[in-house]
Amino acid sequence: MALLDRLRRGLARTRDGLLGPLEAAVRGKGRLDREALDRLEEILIAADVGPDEAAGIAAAVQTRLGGGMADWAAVQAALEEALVDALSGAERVFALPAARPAVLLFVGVNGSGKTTTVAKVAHLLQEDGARVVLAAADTFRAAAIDQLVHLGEAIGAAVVAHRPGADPGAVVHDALEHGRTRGYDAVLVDTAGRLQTKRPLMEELGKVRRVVEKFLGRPPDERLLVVDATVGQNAISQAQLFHDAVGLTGLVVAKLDGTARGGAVVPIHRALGLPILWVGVGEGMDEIEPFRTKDFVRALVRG
Ligand SMILES: Nc1nc2c(ncn2[C@@H]2O[C@H](COP(=O)(O)OP(=O)(O)OP(=O)(O)O)[C@@H](O)[C@H]2O)c(=O)[nH]1
Ligand SMILES: [Mg+2]
Repeated sequence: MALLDRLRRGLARTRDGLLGPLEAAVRGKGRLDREALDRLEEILIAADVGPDEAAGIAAAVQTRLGGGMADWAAVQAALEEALVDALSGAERVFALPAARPAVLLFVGVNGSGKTTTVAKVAHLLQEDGARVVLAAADTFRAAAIDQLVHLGEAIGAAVVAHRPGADPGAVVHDALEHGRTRGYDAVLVDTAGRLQTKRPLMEELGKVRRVVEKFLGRPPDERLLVVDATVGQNAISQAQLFHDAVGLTGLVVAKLDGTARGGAVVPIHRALGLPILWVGVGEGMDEIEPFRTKDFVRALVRG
């Protein structure tokens, strides 16, 4: 399936919730009047764009249209431009860093989509010809290790895993050694998401970062926060803790297919000032896309 098709299908719930009612209002009157503009703001808030951003985007749409008669196509075009502006700086094209092995650390709260995303990104890198190792550094539950081992088998990637309860730092050390001695291109590290455990999570993540620094002489090349789009803006408050622990370099927004709150990518990006590297639009291993602002906004606004 073509990239845009997958994105369109994935964003259908957000789009339908966002634009159906507005289209009806604009078509009915032939213009974006005050009432329709208020409607636009409400719709953006309902899509979880956030009140401040929603007001700014609605005002930008009004400015672009100049207050005169507007057909639906003109409203769509103005909304598209305003959303692209609101997401300026959100796009960063990912390329594997030159150093080998490159290390990608994935963090995020319980259930956000980390393990699935690790495997999806590994699969993407493999499709580009890279050889990757997955590190099962969520040692908190046996099921978490099994999940990564199974996904590794499914995509044909090596997995380094220890027993449940083992030290995550030791798993990462092993994976790095494996990666270096066997000439792998990248090590992708899956981590735990539980906030209430005997071992404080943030300390554990900080330690994993230090293990990489000690071994390679540099921190993990990417420290990526996986956020669950269905949680919407609540993801922002969690993000700061992870930022403090590992120094985030980017975001992956998972589960965009399962929500009408896909607009949350706007405030999430803006609050954290971090680029969005990929979006997840399904559970399958190929249901991930690099984040491209224009494609994303077009799929959202036009379908
Ligand atoms: N629909 C949909 N489901 C997803 C996506 N990404 C992950 N999931 C599902 O979300 C659930 C949780 O995903 P995991 O990858 O296990 O999340 P996690 O962050 O590793 O969870 P913990 O290890 O328990 O912290 C699983 O059922 C995944 O299949 C996505 O982009 N779309
Ligand atoms: Mg997991």
